[in-house]
Amino acid sequence: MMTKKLFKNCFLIVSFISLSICGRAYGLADVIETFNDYQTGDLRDTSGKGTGFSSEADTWEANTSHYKAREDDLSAPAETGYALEQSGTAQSVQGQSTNQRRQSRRLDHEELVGTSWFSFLVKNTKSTQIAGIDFYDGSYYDSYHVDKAREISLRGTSLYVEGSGGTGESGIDVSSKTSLNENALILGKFMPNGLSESANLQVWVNPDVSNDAAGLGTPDFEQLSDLGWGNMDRLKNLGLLAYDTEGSWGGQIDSLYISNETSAFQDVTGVPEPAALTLLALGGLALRRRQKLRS
Ligand SMILES: [Ca+2]
Ligand SMILES: [Ca+2]
Repeated sequence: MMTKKLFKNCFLIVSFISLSICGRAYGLADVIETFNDYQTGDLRDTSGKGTGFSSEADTWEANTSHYKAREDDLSAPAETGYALEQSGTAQSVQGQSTNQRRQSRRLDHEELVGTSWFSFLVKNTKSTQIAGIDFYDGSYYDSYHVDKAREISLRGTSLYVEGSGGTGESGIDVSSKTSLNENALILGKFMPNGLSESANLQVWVNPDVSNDAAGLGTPDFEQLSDLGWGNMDRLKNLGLLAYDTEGSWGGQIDSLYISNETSAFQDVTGVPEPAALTLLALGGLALRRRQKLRS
């Protein structure tokens, strides 16, 4: 018969393995950008100065676009259940609109082939402010122009997705889910379907992520036929887009995660997979029941 101590040890071992599975997946997104270690102020031409923006392949390009690192973090609305936490000096980025430019980062090394999940936090304070990302498909060196190709952004309180199969210029009104001056979580699932077929996309604004991907509910934007992004087998050339159509600083962006791992949903939300949680819960219940029986 298993002693109480042995049972307890078994539970601890199972818990450890479960947590290890969660722990290994946690934070292993291919792209993790909290902007917390960057030098503050305007990052225009900051190549070689500070971290994050430089001429290195795995960093933002540090081109002539005006992007500044601000001294504050964005956080997701509590009701989303989003559980990724930022560490280090609180910072986010904000772009200037004058030339409607972007900051780009190549994704050569990440090899984001196949389905990818992504998430980012944004905040607009005016209806004319825009904050989001894009996936440029052309040359790295041309990439500082906002050509709005493959853009996914919050424009004021509207969700915008570029492409002939996108939302259209006016976007989708998501003012029932977010407001100006409030942080918003944008979550997306990109499905490229190989080089010979068109890309598909689902996007949610402030979804409840606590019940895994299956519990997200209806996407705010969904295009499961032709998105108009061309035939893609992966995401590449990630861009930061933040501008104001009236001509001052655009919206804020923070906590940008992208992953194509099997744990991608967890990687971009911080929410452990239900299987691991169930294992932990069952172990805990069994232990409690056993203790109760013995008491
Ligand atoms: Ca941050
Ligand atoms: Ca990967």
